[in-house]
Amino acid sequence: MMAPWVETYRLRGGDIIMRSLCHVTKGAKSDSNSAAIEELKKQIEQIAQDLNLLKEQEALQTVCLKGIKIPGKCFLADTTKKSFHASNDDCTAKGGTLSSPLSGDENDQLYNYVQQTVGPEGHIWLGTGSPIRFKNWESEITHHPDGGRGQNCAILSSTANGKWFDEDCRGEKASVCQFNIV
Ligand SMILES: [Ca+2]
Repeated sequence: MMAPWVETYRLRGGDIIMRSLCHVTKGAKSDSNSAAIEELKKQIEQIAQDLNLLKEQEALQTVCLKGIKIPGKCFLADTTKKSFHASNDDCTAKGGTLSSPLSGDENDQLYNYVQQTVGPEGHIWLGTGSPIRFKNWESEITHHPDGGRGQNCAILSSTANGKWFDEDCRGEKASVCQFNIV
């Protein structure tokens, strides 16, 4: 028969080991928990990114459905006549830029769209993309740009077959917002 103090010692020893084991287990558990939490955080961030992308795509689809789609971009008309800066601000707020055709083909498509939406005699502000890769100034009847410092904004005119004129930026015109499709 063992002496009572030995038993007590064993119990105490066992108790200490048990406690240590519990501590180790708890430590391991919280480590794996925090790893799982990190993993979940990453997944949530990914989902949030995907959701934003979907929202952007949906917004773009809405724009394209309301307006017209041409290769690489959508056009959406704003028939409210505003100054260049107000038109530019409103378009930027929608996530777009004022339309700036980059080729004769794009200019024709924009011109046709302006005729259908703003009207057969409609004018729209053009975006000021720099450097201007494509120009379509009216130069047969007038010699545009002809405004010097007083006319720093460009319009596309339906009455002149989509030709461009420079005008005073404070004038009020309709506009077309363009959205690039990636
Ligand atoms: Ca002019």
